[in-house]
Amino acid sequence: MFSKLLSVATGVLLGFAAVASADDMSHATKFTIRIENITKPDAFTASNGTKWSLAFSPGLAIVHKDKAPVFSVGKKDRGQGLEAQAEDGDPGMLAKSLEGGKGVKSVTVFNTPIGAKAPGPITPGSAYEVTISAVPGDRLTLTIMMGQSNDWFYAPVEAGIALFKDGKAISGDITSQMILWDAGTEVNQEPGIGPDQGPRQKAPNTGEAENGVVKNAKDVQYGAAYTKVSSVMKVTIAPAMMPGAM
Ligand SMILES: [Ca+2]
Ligand SMILES: [Ca+2]
Repeated sequence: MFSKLLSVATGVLLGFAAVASADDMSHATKFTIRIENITKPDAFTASNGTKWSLAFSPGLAIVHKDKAPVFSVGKKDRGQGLEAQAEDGDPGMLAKSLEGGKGVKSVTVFNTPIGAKAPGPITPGSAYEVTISAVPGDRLTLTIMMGQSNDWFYAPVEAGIALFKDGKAISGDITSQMILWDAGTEVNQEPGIGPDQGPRQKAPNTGEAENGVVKNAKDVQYGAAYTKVSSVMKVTIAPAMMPGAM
């Protein structure tokens, strides 16, 4: 009886040991994620005839285990920085509040377009690249502001994207996993001309408070026209080649 219990206990311990070694970041896979703005300048025309271009803000690449590190659909913004990300394109506060959090393994800010010397949004034709490390079981959440909105952001489903499938690193185009969300923090105006939107607001965090919940933008005013993410953005992921696999 005792020895049977002991063997069960040993099995449990070995199980934990296996998990711990899978978590050892020296065995981690490096992934490069590329986020490209595939729109053209002046691609959009507002109801008043104004032509406008779409840009995407700096954002975060979060590697996590926690099921919903940034937001929960149908719930109010948690007040941990998603608002500044979604309204002002500023991921700094969200990065700070997530770092070291439960289930969060790493938080990486991307803010400098490829070829640029200083942080800024990605305008039509430009791209960000960000590198992360992960082990099987890890998930990825990206957050990026839709620059011509009051509080819209691109991210996958709240649980993020599984970075491994059957133990194998994912690779290729993951744009179809990106969704446009409304953070529920600022009342929507018509994209491209709203006076309280990122490019035109007098100061960060300017605009009428919405007191709403995080929703798929397809379900909010003005949102339906912008929910086909693959028509404006291309997101790809490339795991680094394993040594000797050349
Ligand atoms: Ca809103
Ligand atoms: Ca605003």
